[in-house]
Amino acid sequence: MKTVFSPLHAGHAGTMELNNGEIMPGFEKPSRAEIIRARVESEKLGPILPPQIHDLAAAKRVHRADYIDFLPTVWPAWEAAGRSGSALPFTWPTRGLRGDARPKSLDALLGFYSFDAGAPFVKGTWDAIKSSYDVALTAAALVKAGENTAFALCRPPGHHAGDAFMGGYCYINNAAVVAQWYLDEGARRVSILDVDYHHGNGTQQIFYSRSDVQVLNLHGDPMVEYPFFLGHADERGAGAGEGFNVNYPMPFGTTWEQWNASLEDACKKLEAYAPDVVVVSLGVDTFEKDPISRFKLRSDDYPKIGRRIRKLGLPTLFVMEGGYAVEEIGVNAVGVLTGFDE
Ligand code: SP5
Ligand code: ZN
Repeated sequence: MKTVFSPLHAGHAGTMELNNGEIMPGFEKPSRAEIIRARVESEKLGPILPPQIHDLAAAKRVHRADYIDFLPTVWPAWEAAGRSGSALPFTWPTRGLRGDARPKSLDALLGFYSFDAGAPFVKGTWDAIKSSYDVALTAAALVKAGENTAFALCRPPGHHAGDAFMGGYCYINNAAVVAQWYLDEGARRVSILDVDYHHGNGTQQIFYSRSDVQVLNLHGDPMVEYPFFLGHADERGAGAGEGFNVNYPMPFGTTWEQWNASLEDACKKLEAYAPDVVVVSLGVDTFEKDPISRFKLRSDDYPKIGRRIRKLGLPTLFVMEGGYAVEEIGVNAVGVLTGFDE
């Protein structure tokens, strides 16, 4: 399997986040991608290719244009205001406030275009976001050109980003971008299988009213786990999208057996949908030692995920999302891929 990777992710570094009431170094850090890349090499998964540069048209097929155009302006505006640290919002247009009137100040815009304070900007953030998008589209094209699979080693991740909002370490929703790109290139149906520990609220929101993208999500129960406000089992899609969104919320402490039962059900629904291509939002924060998560998957479970996805017999693009147990992130992420490739 070919991997697409860009070193530009590394400029998105030194970020800060609010965790348990303290501002601390971000869990979503450059070493994550570097350790996965090193494991791709040591496991001899296949060649590692640089991304081709794309314009932002494909991003604007799933995100609002004003949102995409805002992203590259954040750090320059923050710096021009004489600030340092991480650019972060602190006010949001929640219920009872105006979410329709686009404000003018940078602080207001940061809140207007986010749902949490989990998507910080530093100097290299935009270039990293753009490179992650280029990585996803380049890997998507490999599968379109006839490879049965490819790995988009994206950083930053994407699945929490919605049509006009960032959050949860995510800015551009890479999985949503490539799903739409496949449709635009002639696919009739695309399935997104999101195995990240956290619900992919952005992906769900983007495709919620549509029948041409099936979205299957396995995750921690939002009653008790981030992102808290989406991801319940009764969210099944709306209008023409009714039945094409499927959520598998699971309790803290979920082990392979229970998680695998959800995966099996999701794969059955995916097979019934018969998509032309599968996009896997690949998070490995389901791991027992993940520092911010509460599932109990073990390293030897990850190849089983890859094997099951392979059994679908469909062209499959893996898009990297979360995973914060940095020491084991390479073993676990690449474990899924070698399981697929066996
Ligand atoms: C892509 C992805 O995996 N995003 C995850 C974003 C999670 N942000 C919220 C993290 C809150 C962690 N607090 C956990 C406390 C455990 N002691
Ligand atoms: Zn996650």
